Amino acid sequence: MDAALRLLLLFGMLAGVAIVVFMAVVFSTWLPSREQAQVQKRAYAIRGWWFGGLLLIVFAAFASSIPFFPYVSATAALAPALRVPVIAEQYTFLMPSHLPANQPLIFEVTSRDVNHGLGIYDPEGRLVGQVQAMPDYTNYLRLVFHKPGRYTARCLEYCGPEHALMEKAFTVGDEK
Ligand SMILES: [Cu+2]
Repeated sequence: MDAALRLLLLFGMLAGVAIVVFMAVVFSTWLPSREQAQVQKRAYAIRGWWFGGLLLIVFAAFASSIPFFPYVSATAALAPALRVPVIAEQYTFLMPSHLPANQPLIFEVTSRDVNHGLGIYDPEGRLVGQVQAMPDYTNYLRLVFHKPGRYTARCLEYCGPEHALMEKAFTVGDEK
């Protein structure tokens, strides 16, 4: 069965359900009317069950999906890494000039003045990681450098007239 036909069938089925519901509502008006108080009691009971059921579904969805929430594992992975403070300012990055290779690093990135973007380029000039540097806020960037050599941090967000010149080199690994 091709997609268009399946879609038509699905639409037909949903339209059928809608028609049945509308007809049921129409036919229900033919019944003798009842007292408000009498109807209200039953409606409130249905509402209670409906609320309880929804609460149960929401709780089940939450409880079954929370173990797979990505932030938990990310936080756990943060533990053994070396923390590298980086402060961006017009127009440089204040950061260590030498970092170890093959070790998990967490760059703790903030800014002293305006918004900057920290982009880290490997010795071949390829971007290996980037995160925004914001004043009064710390962003975390987790990286492992497997290749020793000379890396460059460059600003990736326009931050003033000398933005294009904003970069800072650092070495990774045994090379000094
Ligand atoms: Cu900049």
